Amino acid sequence: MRTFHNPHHALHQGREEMFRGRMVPCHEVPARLDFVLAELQRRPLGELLTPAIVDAELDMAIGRVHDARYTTFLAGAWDEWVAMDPANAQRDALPSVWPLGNRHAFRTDVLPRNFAARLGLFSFDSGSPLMAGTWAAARGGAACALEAAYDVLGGARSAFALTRPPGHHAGADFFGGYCFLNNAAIAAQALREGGQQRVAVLDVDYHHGNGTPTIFYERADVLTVSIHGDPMTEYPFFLGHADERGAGSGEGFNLNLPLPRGTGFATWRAALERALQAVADFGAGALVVPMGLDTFEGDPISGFTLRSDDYFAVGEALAGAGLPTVFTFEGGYAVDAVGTNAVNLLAGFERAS
Ligand code: Q9C
Ligand code: ZN
Repeated sequence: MRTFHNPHHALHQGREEMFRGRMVPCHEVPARLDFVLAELQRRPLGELLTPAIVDAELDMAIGRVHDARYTTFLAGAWDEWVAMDPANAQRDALPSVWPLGNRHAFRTDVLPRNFAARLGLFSFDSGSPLMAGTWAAARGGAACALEAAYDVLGGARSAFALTRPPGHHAGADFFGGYCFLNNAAIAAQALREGGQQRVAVLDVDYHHGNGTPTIFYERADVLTVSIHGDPMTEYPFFLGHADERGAGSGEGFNLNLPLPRGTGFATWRAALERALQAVADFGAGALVVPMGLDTFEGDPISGFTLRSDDYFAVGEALAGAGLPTVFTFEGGYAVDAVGTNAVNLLAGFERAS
């Protein structure tokens, strides 16, 4: 399979995130991608390419998933942050006030002039620093997702969008969970536009990728399935329960498979079989896999116990769906193992394809 990697990824490099009342070093670091790329050079799966999409086409594809109000905000966010106080140029932007959107306690239809207010309006956590290169890096990632979708539409069995920052926590109009643009959703939508009538997204990251089902929640043409740590105890906490099934014409087209912290491979693997059965029942013509490697036993912020060798079997099982497949790189914070684990999964997929 071809890999489309993001040459701008390191422009996004957060310093610190808020954790339990103090600032700690960011987990989502550029070295993550570098390790995967290095492993792909050691164990090649196909060509390594950078995207060649023209700006207008990329903006159109992003605009089919994300609100213009949000992308306009993101594109200008750094300049506005520095305009608040020139000293801000030395620190990342982090939100500190939120509008409690779900409870309708605050207005979200009015766009505040104050930048700090808008930073909160368009985000859901304080763990996702935004800096000078965030927009360029996120856009470069969306381009990778789009190229991977085009490759599959052109007949490739699979393609890999190797990019960071990750994407699956980003919604149509919010960032969080280290994510700004939802690369998997952009790929899924591009597959739809390219002629696939039914597209499935099967998210295997440790965390519920709340952005993706939110984007497709009322649609019957994109099935969203996720296996993740139970939100009763695990981030992002406020979405990802088993009773979330979709709404309106999308009812029945979302499947959440939460598992308790501590879950090992045998149980996880059984959940994957259930997920794959749902994809088959749906009659998907193409598959998008937001590929998080934070299910690994050595992950510093997660709670499943998959081992490096298990990822071969994960890839093999995914190949069993027999569908053209786009992989997007999501979480995985055991930095020195993330390359091995990612390439094990992809190699397992190729072997069984
Ligand atoms: N102790 C992805 O894997 N921080 N994002 C949680 C919990 C946020 C993870 C802190 C984790 C976001 C793409
Ligand atoms: Zn994750």
